Amino acid sequence: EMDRDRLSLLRDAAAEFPPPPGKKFSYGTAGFRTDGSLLHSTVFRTGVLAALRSLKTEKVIGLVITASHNQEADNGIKVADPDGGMLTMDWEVYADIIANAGDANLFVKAVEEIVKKEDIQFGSASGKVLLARDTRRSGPSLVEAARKGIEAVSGVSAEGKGVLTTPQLHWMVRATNKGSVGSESEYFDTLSSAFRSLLDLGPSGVSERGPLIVDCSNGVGAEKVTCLQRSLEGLNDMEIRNTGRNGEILNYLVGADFVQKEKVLPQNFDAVRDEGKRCVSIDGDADRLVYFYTGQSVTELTPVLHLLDGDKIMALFAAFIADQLRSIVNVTGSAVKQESFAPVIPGYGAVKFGVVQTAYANGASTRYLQQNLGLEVVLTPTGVKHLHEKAAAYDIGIYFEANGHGTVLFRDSFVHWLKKNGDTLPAVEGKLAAKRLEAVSELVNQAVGDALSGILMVELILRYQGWSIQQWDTIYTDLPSRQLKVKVLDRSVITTTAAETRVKSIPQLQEAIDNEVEKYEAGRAFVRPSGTEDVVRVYAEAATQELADNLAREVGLLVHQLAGGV
Ligand code: G16
Repeated sequence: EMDRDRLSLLRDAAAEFPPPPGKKFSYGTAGFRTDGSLLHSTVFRTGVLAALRSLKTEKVIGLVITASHNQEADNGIKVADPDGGMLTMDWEVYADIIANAGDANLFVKAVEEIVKKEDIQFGSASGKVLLARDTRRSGPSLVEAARKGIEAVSGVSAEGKGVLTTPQLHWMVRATNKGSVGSESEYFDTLSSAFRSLLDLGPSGVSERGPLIVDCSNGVGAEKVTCLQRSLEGLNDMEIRNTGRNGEILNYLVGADFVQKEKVLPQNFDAVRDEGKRCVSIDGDADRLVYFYTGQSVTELTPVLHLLDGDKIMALFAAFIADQLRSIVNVTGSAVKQESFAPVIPGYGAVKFGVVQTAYANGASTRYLQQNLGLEVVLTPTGVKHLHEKAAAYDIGIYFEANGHGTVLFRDSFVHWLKKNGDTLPAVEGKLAAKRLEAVSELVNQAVGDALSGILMVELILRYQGWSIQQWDTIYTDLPSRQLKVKVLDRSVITTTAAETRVKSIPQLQEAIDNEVEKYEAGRAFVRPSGTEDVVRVYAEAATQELADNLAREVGLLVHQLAGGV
């Protein structure tokens, strides 16, 4: 329980941050997100919640002030749990309750209830919250609001980490709770030394094919990719564009979300001048990446954009990891279990390996993962928190959203086994494969999707395979698809089911979508309310681009008609 002094301290601090009247906040896909000028009370209160979470778990918690891919005027807050992943979903309800609790008195009452329900102990307990932000203009004042919230809970301190990418902060939380220093330099050292080890463990004489061009979305990624480049000491050449250093606007006509959704080149890239070059776009807080190049198309004379999205990145990762597992299995002479990809390694047992996607995954990618790689594919609703949870159920689990957010998770006991037994495996290929997997577990950010570590993984695998980006692109051909946003009066009128593939709340809408989809060869479409922007998202796939565009437009019109379009 909180005593009188503690409660009045909290009430006084909260009174400084009154919530904007009439505004309802919702935790959403990845935390609160709205216009930055409206967020001070919500950020203060989330600071309090993070402090309570730290006391409850007796571990370090993280907060990042960012609205990632949203427009510059927006801001938001992401919470990292002790393992570095997103805040446990059980606590999202608390976040909603305290963000909407009215005045300081009601807020304190709501906090008291959480304290009681979670049996949070004060007294000698102490907690810590790491705090960072992206480059948005509203960031510094929101960081101060968060700090005041954290420190309004007695016994808890805030540690400012300055400007970081979201995945860096998540990584630091995970590292700190594992007993490591968890500093930014440790982050870059870990990534670059894992990359160096993997190059040493790879086939000799393979070098990169020309520099990688990085679109930094005019955001925090620009500074951090520069740091990464420095720590790589020339091991991988990168040319950095869209740094925002001359006042260019964050996420405006640039970045991973723009390139993946609109399928057009970002600013400062030229279809002809950059033709054939290997390019990557990251997003506003550098937790997503998508690769692309421009080249001739069969039907058009001018070069067109070829997108290698999160699905194709996952396919590259999955094939590489499956190869390493197969090498270990081959040298130990054991069998790959057939019902799902679970090679049996003597002394460890079946290594469960699976991948996780959402409904946005291109149908061709799912087929490739299942049929070409023989993997188990699980579908979840949108949001890293959902995918991460499923991937964590495997010894090696990979998750990716088509928009470029994803990572690889290794079960601790499996990495431990590799470290202990890798060297005792018969034959050099077995030993090498074990060492490679161990290094991959360091190279990837196991807390959350990370554009920086994702880039290093892609670059490395391309070098192992001796592939150009064009060769990688041919592993499968995407079904043509189209995404649209529809503005409606209240997007919460749409609720969905079956991993967001079907509308539940408006049966006529789902029926109309079904009727429309039926008219298209290889047609597939779904709609869902965004959890980060005030829009309804529409996704459509069909046999040709023209058909996919038509289907998306028709479904968009249905949403407009039947769900209160504005
Ligand atoms: C966040 C989430 C992602 C999600 C994206 C879009 O990304 O972390 O998992 O795919 O929002 O969500 P929605 O379709 O609900 O708007 P980010 O990069 O914006 O933090």
